[in-house]
Amino acid sequence: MNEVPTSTLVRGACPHDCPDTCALLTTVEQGRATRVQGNPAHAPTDGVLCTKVSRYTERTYHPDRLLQPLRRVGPKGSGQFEPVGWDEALDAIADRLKVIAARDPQAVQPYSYAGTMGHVQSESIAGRFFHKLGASLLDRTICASAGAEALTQTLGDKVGMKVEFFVESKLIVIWGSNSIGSNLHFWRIAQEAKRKGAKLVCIDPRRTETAEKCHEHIAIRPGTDAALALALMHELIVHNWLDTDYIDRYTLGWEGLRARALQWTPERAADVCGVPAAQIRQLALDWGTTQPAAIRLNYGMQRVRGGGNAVRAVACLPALTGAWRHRAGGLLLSSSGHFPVRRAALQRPDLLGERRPRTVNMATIGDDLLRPASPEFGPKIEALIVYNSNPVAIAPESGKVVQGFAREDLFTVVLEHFQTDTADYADFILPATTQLEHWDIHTSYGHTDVLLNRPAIAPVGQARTNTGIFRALAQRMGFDEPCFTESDESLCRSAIGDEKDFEQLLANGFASLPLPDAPFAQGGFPSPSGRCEFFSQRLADQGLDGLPDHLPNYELATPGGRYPLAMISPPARNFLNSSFVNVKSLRDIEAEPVLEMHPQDALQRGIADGSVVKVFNDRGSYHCKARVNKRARPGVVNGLGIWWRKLGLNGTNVNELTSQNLTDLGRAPVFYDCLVEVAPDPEFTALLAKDMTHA
Ligand SMILES: Nc1nc2c(c(=O)[nH]1)N[C@H]1C(S)=C(S)[C@@H](COP(=O)(O)OP(=O)(O)OC[C@H]3O[C@@H](n4cnc5c(=O)[nH]c(N)nc54)[C@H](O)[C@@H]3O)O[C@H]1N2
Ligand SMILES: Nc1nc2c(c(=O)[nH]1)N[C@H]1C(S)=C(S)[C@@H](COP(=O)(O)OP(=O)(O)OC[C@H]3O[C@@H](n4cnc5c(=O)[nH]c(N)nc54)[C@H](O)[C@@H]3O)O[C@H]1N2
Ligand code: SF4
Ligand SMILES: [Mo]
Repeated sequence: MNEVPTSTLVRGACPHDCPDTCALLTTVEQGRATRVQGNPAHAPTDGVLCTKVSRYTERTYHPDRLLQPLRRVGPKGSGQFEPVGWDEALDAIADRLKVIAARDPQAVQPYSYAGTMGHVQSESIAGRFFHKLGASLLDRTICASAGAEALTQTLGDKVGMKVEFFVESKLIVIWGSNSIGSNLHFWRIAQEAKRKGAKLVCIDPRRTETAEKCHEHIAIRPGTDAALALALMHELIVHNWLDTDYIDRYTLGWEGLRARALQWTPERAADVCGVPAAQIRQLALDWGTTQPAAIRLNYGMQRVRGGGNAVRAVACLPALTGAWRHRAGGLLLSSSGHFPVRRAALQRPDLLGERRPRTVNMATIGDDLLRPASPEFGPKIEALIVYNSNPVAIAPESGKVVQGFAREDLFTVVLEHFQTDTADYADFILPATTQLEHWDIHTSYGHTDVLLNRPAIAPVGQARTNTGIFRALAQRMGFDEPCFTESDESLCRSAIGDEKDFEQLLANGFASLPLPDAPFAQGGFPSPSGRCEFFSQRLADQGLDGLPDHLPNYELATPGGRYPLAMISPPARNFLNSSFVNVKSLRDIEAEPVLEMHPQDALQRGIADGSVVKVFNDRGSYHCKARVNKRARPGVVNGLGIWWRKLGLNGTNVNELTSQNLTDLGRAPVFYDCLVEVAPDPEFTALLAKDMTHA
């Protein structure tokens, strides 16, 4: 008889920047995590994880995992480091920060994003540390701030439909989202709805695996969604497919929006969007005559100049037809505004006292690292503390970002699991714990449950939690407030405040927010007027257009222009932003950095499928393999992201080409508003072939 090994199951939460926020069950045998699975008891997870996170143990015990602090010994970017003890590293970092802060603490810049979405390992003790120091603040815009601002100016907050009710929808419009790739658990719900007879429409320039499986694919030009939304409104008006009762009672600014929409015939929009007018008419008919009808909007469509306005225009559509009256109708972009997270208790902005440090936008870190001191900007950035992010790979216009990180006079500390492209430029690299090794508490932007993550295993090597690292630094800086010694478990409690809820989290691992099924069936939007604000007085007060409009991209192809192709760079399915690129089994699936091109565009340039191409514009160039197929629409190329530069073909990635321009609302980057040209590169292809035979 086989002996059953003693194993335990530990409840956790997926830490990644993904709307699904799955509940994890980690099997631990003799102190080692052997398997990570989805928790079948948690409805949104339904016992299933994506391929990436089901490989989480491969990532945690990866041979390249950082196991001890490292100090730079070679030139910046060379990646040469020597091991150093924790005390020595922390003392040296604190000493350097003290000297810089004595001149001006704003010369110290934190840089972090959603490497983990946990409220504790992201901005709790770290927030306290930088607030107490008086460091520059960071405008965390890299992903969602255009859409978030747009939703807030329209509905009042980041709120929307409860995701589970999409299963009852009769029409689902998946707009600017590749659900199969980046919102898998929503796709399971949409498929169930499809089996029950719902029509699925996907609006995306790329023929994604999701678009392929919908009844209809509208292959719109990037950055033209507002024009499409306005033309849909035009049709709703002229055919009288409006719910005038809902409009009268629960919306603001209809007359103005109506007048604007009437300027957008389907023909005019068809011309701008590059799709047949008949397709626009059909979608308007479907939206105007189907109930319940729902839109799953995602962040793909807001990474262009007019991204904020586009989200605002789309967010008006459910109110026009009264779709919100049904629990299976309306729209979902983000549910994060539903959660009463006590951010001030976690991050303690009160530690600033009277000080009001400047705010640096993470989207323009390239330019900002290269900026000298000036009255407008303030002091030059002298120290950069990076955690939960890989800016050298993910920030736009990497040529500038790399130049900034390479500054010999910049003091850089990186808290990481791996020696990423960013870590290569650090003065000190500090090894951080993964989700299997620490406590955290999670809310979601794709469902409405709170999850608790318990540590399953002891820290690997000498890794420490982000919170532990900032506590130790605080102590060395002489910050003696009791808030700097609060434990991670206590921080989890502080995040939600309610002891009763926390007991349930400890017992189950997750808890659902008590919310109405159809939150806006009778208005009650969290906006200043309580209505769905077609017209936003708050935007008008800022001197902006109070009504949504179509704003053309910054970079628009013109006949005979040097850069005739629009490039978008959505995520590759088996990576999560730049995370997992170094996990070999996942990288093997993606094989190499690719640029998808329509056969017509490839033929014009003499580019063969599988050959190495050079993609370029005035900002830089990038080598990758051409994949010639009809996933790309004519005139648009898809550079799938986000590869580690050093694991790509020539030490760069797609962000060499993207710009530091910002969106209309929310000050976000415009990754998908980018013109390029593509050329074959036979010499590079030959070189690469030679390299391979030597390897
Ligand atoms: N597997 C995987 N999952 C992920 C991520 C990942 O890297 N990999 N990233 C996570 C993160 S950080 C985020 S923010 C979300 C992002 O997830 P989504 O919000 O779904 O965004 P993207 O995948 O960037 O883009 C979605 C789709 O928008 C399309 N698109 C590009 N430009 C336009 C446009 O102008 N209009 C329209 N209508 N569509 C456009 C793209 O082709 C893409 O298929 O996914 C999360 N989930
Ligand atoms: N061209 C192009 N660029 C893009 C995008 C695009 O679509 N196209 N998408 C943008 C979007 S939506 C986003 S959200 C950003 C994402 O950019 P980032 O937020 O930088 O995301 P990642 O690249 O996944 O890097 C996160 C890093 O955090 C580390 N990490 C994870 N957990 C922890 C932890 O607990 N402690 C510490 N210290 N480190 C941890 C991981 O190892 C990883 O290296 O990229 C943006 N860049
Ligand atoms: S990345 Fe998303 S789909 Fe994958 S396990 Fe995490 S939350 Fe679930
Ligand atoms: Mo993101």
